[in-house]
Amino acid sequence: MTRAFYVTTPIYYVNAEPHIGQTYATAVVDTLARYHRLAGDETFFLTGTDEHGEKVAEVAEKRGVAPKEVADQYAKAFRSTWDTLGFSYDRFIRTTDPDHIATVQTILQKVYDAGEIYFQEYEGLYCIGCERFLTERDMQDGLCRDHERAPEQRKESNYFFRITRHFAWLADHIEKHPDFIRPEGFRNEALAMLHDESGLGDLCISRPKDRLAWGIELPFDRDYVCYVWFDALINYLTAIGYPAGPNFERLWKGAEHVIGKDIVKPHAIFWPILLRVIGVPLYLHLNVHGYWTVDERKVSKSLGNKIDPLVMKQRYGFEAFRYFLLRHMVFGLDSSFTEEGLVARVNADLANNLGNLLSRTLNMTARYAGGQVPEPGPPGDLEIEIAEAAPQVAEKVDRHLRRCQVSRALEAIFEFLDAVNRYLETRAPWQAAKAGTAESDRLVATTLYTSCEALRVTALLIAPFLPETAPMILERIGAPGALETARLPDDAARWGVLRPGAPTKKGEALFPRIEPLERDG
Ligand code: ME8
Repeated sequence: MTRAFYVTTPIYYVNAEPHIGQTYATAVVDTLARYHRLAGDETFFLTGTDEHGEKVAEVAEKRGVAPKEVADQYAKAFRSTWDTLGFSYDRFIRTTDPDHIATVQTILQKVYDAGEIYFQEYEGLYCIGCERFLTERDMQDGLCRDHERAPEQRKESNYFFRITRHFAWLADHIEKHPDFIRPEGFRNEALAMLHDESGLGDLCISRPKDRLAWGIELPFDRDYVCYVWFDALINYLTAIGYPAGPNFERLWKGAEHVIGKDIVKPHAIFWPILLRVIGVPLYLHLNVHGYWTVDERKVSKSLGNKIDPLVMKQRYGFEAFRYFLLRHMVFGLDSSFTEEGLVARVNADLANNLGNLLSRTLNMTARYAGGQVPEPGPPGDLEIEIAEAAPQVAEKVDRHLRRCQVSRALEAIFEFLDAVNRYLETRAPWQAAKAGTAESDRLVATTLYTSCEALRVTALLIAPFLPETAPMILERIGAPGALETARLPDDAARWGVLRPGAPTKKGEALFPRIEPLERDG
């Protein structure tokens, strides 16, 4: 039976160009979506932009233009950047899309009719960066901890969503489903929020229009617009046709979100409560990643301090940049980005480990086997070891990716490649070929077949991470188009698929060695 896999990135604020953190999240989701497509799951990959709220209104006011103009500019920048980087999203949603506005209003009315919204005067310290009133623990030295800016004292009458009454069942759900929020540290963080009596109150979900007009109007009070977070979360439902669209129920059964660690609270607390109140089952998983830090002292002026994904693509190629992001950051932990780190990693893994294995194998296949996948002889112990490692690495990649552990999946693939490189060194077909006996010829043929077949397994497994490189490898080892019909993990777990006699092709290095960066101080 086909399973549904519905995966989302956060929707990005339209107040600046895409940065490394957003590129990382989208690359992770792209990788998961590509894997699940290859696994035969009905896959839907959603990304987009979060366009309402004060942050955008503030930028517009500074520039003296309408908020929609600012939103259009940055939504276009995000979309065109994602297109340039080749992300395979199925929908790019904008919270100004008419279907989204209609869905938000339907849901607001539903929650209101259910008696879960009340009206009250409220006074407190408000941070525009967070788009909410702060509690004491959100502040340090009079400033918002996250945004390092002074909050404003505000007094307003607003609508509130009764979330506190839902904490008990939500905590119970999180306790009973250990992988609902993952990795574990963020699950504990969510539980702590729910158990801390003085922490979270009910959620203010409105803004008076006389203060902020840039938002979705409340259907039950035209003097107010909806709080940007309440509007934003609903994008995950709008995008697949909630409530009555033909694909909604099927896709929603496979829903999971990928977010950064600063937006756990809305996704782990507000969102499940809203889903329950409107009668929609909870999502399956909330996958939370850490932060990229860029140590400015280590990035020289001439290279620029801003990690712009388009500049990285131009400088290193997007597959190399993408590989570094996915491999270097352990999903859930923080990582620091340096170009030296990127260069070292790309040279070691892609140029050496993968690239050299491919070029050596292809060169020897050209030289000793007439440029065709050779017919292997009976496998020895070393061949059996490699053949048995294939189903193991396929299983590991499947398991890690289903838990959103992208770096672990890559680690497993590169351990397999290490083993294949060691195997090739041990067999040393370039030595064996010198003997020129029937037996040594058979050994060379068996070794090269094993090496080509290991590259086939690698190319299939690496396709979700390196979508441009994988088909090139397959084409060169005599299996062009293999990805079009492949099923993962099964086709990578199978051994002996390459057809002897299939033509192989030498070619340019996949990842030419990058020269270490020259520093200018
Ligand atoms: O939060 N490293 O949008 P956003 C890694 N519109 N991730 C980072 C990062 C960094 N240095 N800096 C930011 C929003 N992020 C809302 C989301 S979803 C219904 C609404 C991540 O554009 C951050 O954690 O400010 C978040 O997941 C994402 O970038 C988008 O941030």
